[in-house]
Amino acid sequence: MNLPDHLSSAPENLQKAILAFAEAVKQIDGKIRTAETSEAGSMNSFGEDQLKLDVLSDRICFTELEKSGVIAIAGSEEQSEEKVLTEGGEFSASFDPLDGSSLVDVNLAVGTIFGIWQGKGFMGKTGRDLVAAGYAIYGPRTTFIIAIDSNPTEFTLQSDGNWKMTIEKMEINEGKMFAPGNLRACAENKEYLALLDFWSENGYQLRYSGGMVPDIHQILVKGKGIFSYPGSESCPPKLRLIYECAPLAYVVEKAGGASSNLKGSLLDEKVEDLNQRTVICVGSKNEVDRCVKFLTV
Ligand code: P6P
Repeated sequence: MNLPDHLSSAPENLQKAILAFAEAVKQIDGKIRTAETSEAGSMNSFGEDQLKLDVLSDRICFTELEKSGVIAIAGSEEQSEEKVLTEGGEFSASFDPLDGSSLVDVNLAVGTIFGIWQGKGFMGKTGRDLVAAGYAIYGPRTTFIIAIDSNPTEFTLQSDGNWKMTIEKMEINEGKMFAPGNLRACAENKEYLALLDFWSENGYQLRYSGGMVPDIHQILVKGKGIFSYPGSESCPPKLRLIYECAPLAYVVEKAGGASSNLKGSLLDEKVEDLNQRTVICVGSKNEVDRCVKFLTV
């Protein structure tokens, strides 16, 4: 089965929104494999240097979302302000067009993350207002993962440009695999150091690439594990709620896993600022519970 057939039972406008991201991913895929990886000479709203690929990927996403005709507001990690696309559009879309772009020059897998929200804008909403979310990974294969109020499904880009279903129903159970982000926080966050010791002393398999999307995708494909990115006073959490964490938490929870910002599910964290950053722990339910237990003593 291909992507349009898989989506055929979804509401028409939602199909258009998802297919807009799928088209953008195809174009980004082509650019990543050929374009240069140099800096664009500009910065994003977080003060991070942008690569030409960041700017290019961002522009491709906005173009395809505008063409869909169903997106009222679009917000990108690469932009300081949200953009009005289609007056009266049914949804709003948040995205990180090229997460982990600094890994492209070392030829490691990177990704695009997206969330599709009911209604106009993001402020005051929570991840419970997401109607669909997904991501793409640009690695040895280019894959597109989508969850629409049910288990995520994986599609793999074929040489003819079609998306072929490669995992019909992604599920997360339990297992000993960990992807510990922001380990420099352990210098001050002794609870995180204790959790790291627990994982190391109890036979957990380390799987961390520095790319959030492939690191979380591995947990979804292997059906087990934990991705964590807590913080400390001098190394605060840096991952963004609406562009990265809420969409990925949605996908993980729809696969039967769990998410936490150490106060509760990430899907219950209210959007109070477009550039809001948050602690994220996602993966197997028991592993997320363990994170919360260790990190909130
Ligand atoms: P650090 C990539 O830049 C990213 O946004 C995520 O994909 C990844 O999990 C994290 O940052 C890595 O952060 O602090 O290890 O470089």
